[in-house]
Parts: sequence; structure tokens; C-alpha cells
Amino acid sequence: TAGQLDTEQTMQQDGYIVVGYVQVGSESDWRTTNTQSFKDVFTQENGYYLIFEDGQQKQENQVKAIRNLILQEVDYIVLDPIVETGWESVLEEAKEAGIPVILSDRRAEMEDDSLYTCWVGSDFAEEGRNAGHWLENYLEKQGRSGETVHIVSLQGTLGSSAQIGRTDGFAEVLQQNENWVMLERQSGDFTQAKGQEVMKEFLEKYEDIDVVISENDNMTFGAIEAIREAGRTIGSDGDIIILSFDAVRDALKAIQTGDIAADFECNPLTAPLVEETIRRLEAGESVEKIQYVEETYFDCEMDLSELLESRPY
Ligand code: GYE
Repeated sequence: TAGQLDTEQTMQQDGYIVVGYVQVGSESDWRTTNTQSFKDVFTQENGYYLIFEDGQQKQENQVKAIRNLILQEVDYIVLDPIVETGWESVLEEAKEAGIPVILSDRRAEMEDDSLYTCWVGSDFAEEGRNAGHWLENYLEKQGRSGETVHIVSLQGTLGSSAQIGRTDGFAEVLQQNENWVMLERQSGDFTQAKGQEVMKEFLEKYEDIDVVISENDNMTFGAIEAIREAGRTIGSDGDIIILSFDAVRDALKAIQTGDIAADFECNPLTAPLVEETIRRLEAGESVEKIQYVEETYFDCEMDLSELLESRPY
């Protein structure tokens, strides 16, 4: 709106750096923390004026938001692309307007990578591989290495790089284990409600599920509900082993109670790195095209009480 435009231009004249953040939506705890991270870092105190755009899970909303930010002549656009493809034309428009685009969290695939300045986020394929290797070790310790293992997978939003990376990374390890059988993969769209729905369906279809690999914690929370409702048990002495991704607070608690066997961390605090990148660009420095955030994993053999006290999410 014209009012918005005026405020934004005044802020710019007052020396603030105007940053538009085009978020995916609010589907998960990870996402909520990620949004808060941007609001905490891109403050007026820090010299920024943040325009927050919520894509509400739709690429078309994100595209519209980018066009809006171009019209407003913001200084930077930060985009978390919901899916990997389909960004060329709108990023061309940003390039023509001379607005640098920084990708955060999920990636975008395009032939001409000069359409974005850099990307900051997680190595999703590595997370998937780590989950696979963790399962190998775990089964070995239980003396179950040669046994047939039936797996189901709750996938994230199809076509998002978090889904693609985690699915492919785990699949690499799956292929190396002839006795592992992937019964079915289905998307639960990274939400608790869909995770529960899909897990319910899996439990009705398959009697012998040994492992659930769920591509984020919120789907995992839904899956745990579904498993309980079906009267099945979870954990090392129960029958279903659950692997999850993100490692948000409630998931760490679920590791402590034995519901989640292992959780592969995905760091939602990307805003500080994005901010540092913008500061360097402002100073005329060059930045790395691809920047990974650090992450680890947590499992049922670790004492997580201290971590739970200090972890902000
Ligand atoms: O794992 C999930 C969220 O893109 C890494 O999106 C992010 C994923 C995260 O909804 O919880």
C-alpha cells in the first residue's frame, strides 16, 4: 500500500537498511523459531527495517511478495523458497531492479546462479545420511544387523529441498542395506495433523512397521499420536523406532521419554548468518556463495537435561 511505501522510504532515508523476508509459512515449530530469529536480529536497533512476508505455504504468494518488495525498492530480499523450482522469472525481475536476493534455509534450483547472491542453510542430504548411518549402528548394537527391517517414511513438502535432501540422503544408506525394506513414502507436508493422518494410514496398511523416518518433528508428534491410538508401542523395548529431524524442544523431551530414538538437528537460527552476510555486502566485501550452518544430532543414549535448559527453541 501507499502508506507502507512511504514508511519504507522514510526508513531508508533515515539510514536504515530495508530487508524484506519472504517466509514459507508457519507449518512447524522450526518455522516459528526461524521467523522469530529474523524478527530478533533485523531490528531498528541493529539498523534494519524488516518487512516480513508470509507465504502461507504457497509459492504463488511468495512470488507475489517478492514483486511487492521490488516495487517498494527494498535494499535486500531474503527468500526461503518453499520448493526448489520455478523461481527464475521473478528473480530476474529482482536482478533487473538491482536488488540482491539472499536465499535462506531451503534452496532454489536454477541454471543461472547469478540470480541470487548466496544461500545460507543446512545440508539436508547430510542429515538424511546421518539418520541412515545412525540406524545401521543402532541395529548392529541390538544384534539385528541381518534382520529384515520394515521402514515407512513421512516426507516433508514434496519438492522442498528439506524433503529432497533428507529423502535422498537416507535413500543412499537404504540402498546399502539389502535387508532394509522401504514399505512406503508419503508426504505429511511438515505438519503435525498430516503426519498423524498419514501414519494412521500406514498403520492400517502395514502390520509390521519397525522404523518410522519422519522428515520433521511436527509430523513426528502426529505420528506418535497415531501409533498410540493404534495401540502400538514405541522405543527401544517397544516395537517401533522413530527417527526425526529438526530437534526442537518438544522433540528433545520426546527423546528423554524414549518416544524418539534419534533426532537430526536442523538449525533454525539462520538470521544471524544472513545479517552478517548483509553487513559484509554493505562493506563491499565478497561473500561465500554457499554457507552451511552447523548442526549435530541427539539420541536416546545422551543426557539432554543441560541442553534443554539452555536451548532457546
Ligand atoms: O525441517 C521443517 C520446516 O525447511 C528446514 O521446514 C526447513 C523445514 C523444517 O517446516 O520443520
